[in-house]
Amino acid sequence: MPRTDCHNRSMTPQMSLQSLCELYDQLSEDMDQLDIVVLGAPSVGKTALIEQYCRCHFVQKHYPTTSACVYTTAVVANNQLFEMNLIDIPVIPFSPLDYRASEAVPGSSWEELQSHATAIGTASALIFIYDITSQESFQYIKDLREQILDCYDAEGGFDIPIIVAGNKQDLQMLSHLPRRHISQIVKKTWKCPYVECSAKYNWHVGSLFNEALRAITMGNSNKEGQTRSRRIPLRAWKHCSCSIM
Ligand SMILES: Nc1nc2c(ncn2[C@@H]2O[C@H](COP(=O)(O)OP(=O)(O)OP(=O)(O)O)[C@@H](O)[C@H]2O)c(=O)[nH]1
Ligand SMILES: [Mg+2]
Repeated sequence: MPRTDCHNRSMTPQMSLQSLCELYDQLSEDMDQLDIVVLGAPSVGKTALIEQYCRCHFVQKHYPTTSACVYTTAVVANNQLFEMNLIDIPVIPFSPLDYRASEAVPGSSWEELQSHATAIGTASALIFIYDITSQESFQYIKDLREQILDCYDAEGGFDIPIIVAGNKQDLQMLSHLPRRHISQIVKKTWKCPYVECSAKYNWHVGSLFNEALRAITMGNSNKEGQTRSRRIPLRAWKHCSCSIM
């Protein structure tokens, strides 16, 4: 079938890739940036959830995350394009309950902890993951939340949205946790959205990140003209980091 010049020009793979990259560059200059930090105890599936959402594949083997990794994707909300950075940071070994963290991230340096603290303090939203088969993993996010809120209380409060997710829903037959009660606590007492999901089967993974996006955009529209990024003073967390060492 004869092809026009126009077709020839626009359809070569190199050209289309290049023009897509140029288009993305142009768009990303105007895009608002959302930084979402994913937190939780070791092995709850933080990396698996991000990989599933961004790359549509499930990582079967557990490779403990030893340094921060940022996954970038573009999303649309309220007819606006956003650059969404999902930040996968190594487990913060702040809690005595987190016995496995010291194995996963031996000797985390002060600088590393400090940079994780900065990521948390400047995030657009935080996603707390627990494993629905592990009581300790829920205790971990409970302690983490309390510690973060304690740190920021003195600084006028913490208003970065937190979304809580119970991962490994495919293993619910093995779960002995009172999940209905947990979801009530999270929604009514913590006033946070709650999602159960499975990175393995891609169940509700999209809903989880959509909840985060919704929480951020709702918060931003309530605070006209303010973006969530970089609103929280670092010194609040510096103070907090001292107490976790
Ligand atoms: N059955 C099941 N296994 C899962 C699911 N999500 C993750 N896993 C498994 O759980 C293990 C840990 O997953 P990771 O994503 O590496 O966990 P992580 O929270 O990033 O772990 P750290 O980086 O060490 O903190 C891996 O073997 C995954 O295959 C899930 O939804 N269902
Ligand atoms: Mg990981």
